[in-house]
Amino acid sequence: MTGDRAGDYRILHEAALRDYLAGLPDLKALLGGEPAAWEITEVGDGNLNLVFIVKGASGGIAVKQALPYVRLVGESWPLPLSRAHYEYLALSKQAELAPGLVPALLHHNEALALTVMELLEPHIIMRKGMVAGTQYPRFVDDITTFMAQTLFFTSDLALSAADKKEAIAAFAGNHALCKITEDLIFTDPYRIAEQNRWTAPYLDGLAAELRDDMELHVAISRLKLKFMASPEAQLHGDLHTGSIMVTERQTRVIDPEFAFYGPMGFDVGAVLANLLMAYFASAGHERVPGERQAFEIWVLETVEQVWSEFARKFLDLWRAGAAGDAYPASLFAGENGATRLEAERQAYMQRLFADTVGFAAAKTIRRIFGLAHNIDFELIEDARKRAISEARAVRLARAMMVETGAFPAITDVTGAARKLRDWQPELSAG
Ligand code: SR1
Ligand code: MG
Repeated sequence: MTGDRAGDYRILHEAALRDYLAGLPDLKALLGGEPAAWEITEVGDGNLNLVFIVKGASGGIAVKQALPYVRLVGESWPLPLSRAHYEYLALSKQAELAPGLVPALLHHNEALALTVMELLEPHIIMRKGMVAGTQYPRFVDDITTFMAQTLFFTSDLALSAADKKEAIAAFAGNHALCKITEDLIFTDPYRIAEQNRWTAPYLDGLAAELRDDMELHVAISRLKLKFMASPEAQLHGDLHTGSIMVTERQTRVIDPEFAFYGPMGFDVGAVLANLLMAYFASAGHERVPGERQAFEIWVLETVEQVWSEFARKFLDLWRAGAAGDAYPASLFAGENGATRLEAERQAYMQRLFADTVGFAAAKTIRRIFGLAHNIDFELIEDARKRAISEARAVRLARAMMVETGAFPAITDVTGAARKLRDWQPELSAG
C-alpha cells in the first residue's frame, strides 16, 4: 500500500494514469513494453467510480479510482473518497478468508483512492451473462464458499470479543456508504423521493400502493433497523450479480466498497434477490415462448442450492470447532450440551434464513422503484413486458417481506416464484 499524503488526490484520466503506472516498477514490468504503447480504456459501468483496463505488451491490470462524488448522479452528490480505503480493507480480508474468489490486489494508494487489481479476463459481469441466458455451473459452490468463509470467520462465532469489536471499529467510518443503502434500499422506494423511478405509466399504481402500504412500511423499517444495528459479520455490502465476475469455470467477487459490520442476511439476501430478479426478467428476454426454460429452471435450482449449500458450509465451520467468544464450549459440555448446542445452531440458521428472505425482498423492491435499477429489467425494451416482469417480482417480494413466516424453507420461495412466472398483473393505463 502507498500511503501518500492526504490532499494529493487528483482524478487520473488516461494520460495521468499512464504516467502514474509508469512510475511503479512492479506494475510497469507486469504490463511490459513502452508505457506510451499501453492501451488504456475506461470501462466503469457501475454507479460510483472510474475503472480502467490497462493492457501492455505482456499483461493487463484493472485500475479502480473512487471519484469524490456519485458517478451516476454527478458532482451534486459528494461521496467520501475513504470508501476506497474500506474496499481495500474488505478485499484484503476476503482474499485471506476466501482465497481465489476475489481479484488479486496489486497496488493501493490511499491518497489517490486508487486500487490496482488483477485483470479478470475473459470474465464478464454475471448480470450480463444472465441477461443472455448463460448458466454458470461453478457459481453455487464458489459463492457459498465465499459467503460462508467471510461471514463465519468475521463473526462472534469465530472471533474473540475484543477482535470483533476492533473489526467493527475499523469499518465504522464507512457510514456514508451505509447511508446510501439506508436511504436507497430501506426508505426511498416507500415514499415520494426525487430520485425514485419506475416503469411508468404501467407501475404508477403499484408505486402508489407501496407508499400507502403500512404493513410494508413496518416490515421495511424493521429490516432497516436490523441493517443499522446488527454488526454480526463483515459484509460485502453490495453483493448483487453486478459485483460478481464469472466465466463458466470461475467466480470472482468484486467491489466491496459498501463493506461494514452488519447482518449476514443482507449479503445472502442480495445474492438470492438478484437471482430471483434474473428469473422474473427472463420472460421479458424471450424471443420465442419457452426458449429460456432451461435457464429459468437452472436459476431456481441455483436459488435453492445457494441457500442450502451456504447453510451447510456455515454449519460445518461452526461444528468444526468455533473459537469465538459466543457459545462458550464450557457451557455446552456432555451429551445434553452437544444436543442443545446443535438445536441452537439450527435455530440460528432459521433466524438467518428469515433475515435473508426479508433482505432479499428489500433488495428487489429497490431495483424496481428506487434510483439504481438493474439491466436484468432495464434491457427489456418493451416497457409493458418489463413492467409485467417487475410486477411479478414485486408481488413475491412484498409477500416475502410482510409474511416472512410463510417462507420457512427456500423451496417455499422458489415455489412461489414458479407460480408467479406467468401471472398477469393489472397494470396502470398506458
Ligand atoms: C448511488 S449508488 C447506487 C447503488 O449503486 C451501488 O451498486 C449500490 O447498490 C448502491 O445502492
Ligand atoms: Mg459496485
